[in-house]
Amino acid sequence: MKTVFSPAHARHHPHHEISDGTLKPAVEIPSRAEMVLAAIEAAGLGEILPPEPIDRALLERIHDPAYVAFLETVWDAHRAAGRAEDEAFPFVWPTPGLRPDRAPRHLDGRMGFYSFDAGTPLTAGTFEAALASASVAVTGAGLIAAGERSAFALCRPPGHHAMADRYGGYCFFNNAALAAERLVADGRRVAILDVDYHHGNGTQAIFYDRGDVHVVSIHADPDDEYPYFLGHADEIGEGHGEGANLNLPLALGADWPVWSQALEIALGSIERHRPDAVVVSLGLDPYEADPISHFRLTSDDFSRLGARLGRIECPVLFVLEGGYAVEALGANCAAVLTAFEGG
Ligand code: OKP
Ligand code: ZN
Repeated sequence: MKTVFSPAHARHHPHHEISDGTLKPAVEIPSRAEMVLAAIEAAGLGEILPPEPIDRALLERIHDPAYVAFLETVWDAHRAAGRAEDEAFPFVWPTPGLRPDRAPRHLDGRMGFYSFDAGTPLTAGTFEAALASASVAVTGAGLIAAGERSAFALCRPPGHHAMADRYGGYCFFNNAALAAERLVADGRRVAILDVDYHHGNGTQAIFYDRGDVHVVSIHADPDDEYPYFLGHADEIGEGHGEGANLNLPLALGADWPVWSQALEIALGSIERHRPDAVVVSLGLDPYEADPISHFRLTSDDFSRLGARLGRIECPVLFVLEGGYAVEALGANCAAVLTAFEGG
């Protein structure tokens, strides 16, 4: 299996995040991608390719051009405002009852307008890193379009929380959505299987009224876990997308017997939609030792997951999402991908 990777991910290097009610050390850090790359190389998974530059028109079919322009220019605005800090947090949002239709001029108003949480700092190279990450995903989709049976997009920062016009949950561009859109442009019916511990609220929102991309997610119950405000089982899609969104929320503490039952339901649903390509939003944070998550998958379970995904009948693109147990992250990711190839 070929891997697509860009070292430009390291230009996004937050030091802190706001979570658990306070300012904490950041967990979505450059060493994550380095650990995954090292494990992929050690496992001899296959060739490692750089991304091709992303087509701006494709980027702007998924993301609002004004949002893209905001991310592209926000750090200049940060500097122009005389801010010397090396990261920036939003703190005020146009929640219901306020005006969500006007992007203010002020930097703090704009950061709030284009985000949905305070857990996701911007840094000097965030735009370049996020654009590279999106390029990695779309290049991976291009490999599938060119006839590969599988590919791995080693994306960082992650993407599945990113909305059409808002960042959050460590995500800026929705890498999996962009990859899916690239495959739709190839004339394919696409399914996205999101196995990250957290609900992929951005992916769901982007495709909620579309029938050409079936979105299935296994995640911690949003009653108890981030992103809290989306990811319930009764969210089934709307309009053309009615019936094309499936959420499988699980109680905290889910282990392989529980989790793999949800996986079978997810794969059954995907099979019924008869996709020509599957994009797996591959979060490794269901891992038992993940520092911010509460599922109980073991490293062996990630091999079981990979072997099971290896039985999917159409091509599969893996897109890296979360996973914060940095020491085990590479091994767990390689376990999925090598078992996929072996099975
Ligand atoms: C991104 B991805 C938990 C704080 C949660 C945000 C988590 C974003 C996860 N106490 N902060 O889906 O792995
Ligand atoms: Zn996650």
